Amino acid sequence: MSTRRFLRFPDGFIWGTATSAYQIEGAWNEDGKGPSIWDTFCHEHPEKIYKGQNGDIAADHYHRWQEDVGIMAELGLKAYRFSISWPRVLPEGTGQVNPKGLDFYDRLVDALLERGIEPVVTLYHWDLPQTLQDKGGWPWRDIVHAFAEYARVVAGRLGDRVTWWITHNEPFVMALLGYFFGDFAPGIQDFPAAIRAAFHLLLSHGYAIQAIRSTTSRPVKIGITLNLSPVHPASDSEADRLAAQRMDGVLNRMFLDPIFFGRFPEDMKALMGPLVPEISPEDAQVLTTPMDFLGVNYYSRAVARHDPTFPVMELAQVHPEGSEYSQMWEIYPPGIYELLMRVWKDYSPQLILVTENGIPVPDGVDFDGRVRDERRIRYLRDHIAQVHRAITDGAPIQGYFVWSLLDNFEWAHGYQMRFGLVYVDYDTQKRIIKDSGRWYAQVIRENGVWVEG
Ligand code: IFM
Repeated sequence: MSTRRFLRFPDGFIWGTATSAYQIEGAWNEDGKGPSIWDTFCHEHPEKIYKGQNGDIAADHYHRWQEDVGIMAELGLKAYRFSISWPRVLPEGTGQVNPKGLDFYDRLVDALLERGIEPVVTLYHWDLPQTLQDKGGWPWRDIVHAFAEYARVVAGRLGDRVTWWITHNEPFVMALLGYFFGDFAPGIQDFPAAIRAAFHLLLSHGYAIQAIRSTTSRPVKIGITLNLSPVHPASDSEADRLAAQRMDGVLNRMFLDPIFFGRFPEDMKALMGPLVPEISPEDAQVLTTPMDFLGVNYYSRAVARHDPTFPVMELAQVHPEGSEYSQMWEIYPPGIYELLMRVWKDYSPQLILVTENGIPVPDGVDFDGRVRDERRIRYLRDHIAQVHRAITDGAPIQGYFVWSLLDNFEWAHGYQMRFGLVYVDYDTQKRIIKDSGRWYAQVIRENGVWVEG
């Protein structure tokens, strides 16, 4: 006989969803917005994106934001994490502010607050103003000051109402996929540049915290969001164990150590030699500017196999037989528990928010207009249960955000991947709340999940 248990979350737990500007807004050249590196990348390199698609229109959120806020209210969201498009606010990256760009986010914040939904603002989710890429992009040191200026401008306008701020989303992806693999904008393939980009992203995070704090007078909570994964060796062999350690270094510790300890990991310095930037005492202070929370994005674990053809970074990911997979990754719910406990024990962040978790499923609309996305419900339930386990074991987790509110532009995968709790028909821009959206609304109402057994 199967029994059901209810896992109740602490009072005040923040249930939210997340999106990012380029993935949903569209309106790529409206109301004074400048081009971003993603506009350029998609337009100039359609061969790098599924079916040559782009974010020119995306989910048309720039025009449909009121309807979208209505949907959020219907779901009962406690919080909504979205990103600001830097070139919408500062079309040249620095200098002249575009008032219409700021107005858009201003109205959005007001509408959210009117519905009792807490805005969680991400300053940077990969859409760098093209003008700044033309000056050198993230590998160029002075960009850190441009980012601080941008943070000041946004905080100057929204800081009287926004409590939660995230400086960067997934600097690993920006640095490595953008400047080393070249699969993402700006499409550069230069490993030393990628490492410099990573360093400057983290440094600019510290400067941005200082900029926000000096601009806002009310109490704010500022953090950064990292994409992290536990890394498991593919076998018991010593070679695979060491490979997993190296992959953990590149994926996790290269981003965690600088902001918590003001240094790059010793084993990474030994591995990459002079490619790893020297951190001066002044830079170490900026990097470790105190923050209020760590944002963790979790989708899957990584499994590493030693491969001598990768001399610097261990990239030989394997996909274990017998596991369950989504369109993009292995489904591995215990990984989020392992990760949250590890981050808490090794780095002691004051607070943790799970700022993204979700699954791409090839959803379709059934005969009666419903989207029955059972697999997404199962994925979310199993991961939320593991988050509950981490809270029970003491980890200071205060919120959980589903990626994503809406189906949207999944970067190089285009519109092929659907992550939303809300289905978007891209021909008509009609929105349909999926079964997972209705299920999540119940989780929020009850402040917990039902699990079997
Ligand atoms: O869509 C992305 C998002 O932009 C950043 N985190 C991972 C998501 C799914 O791939």
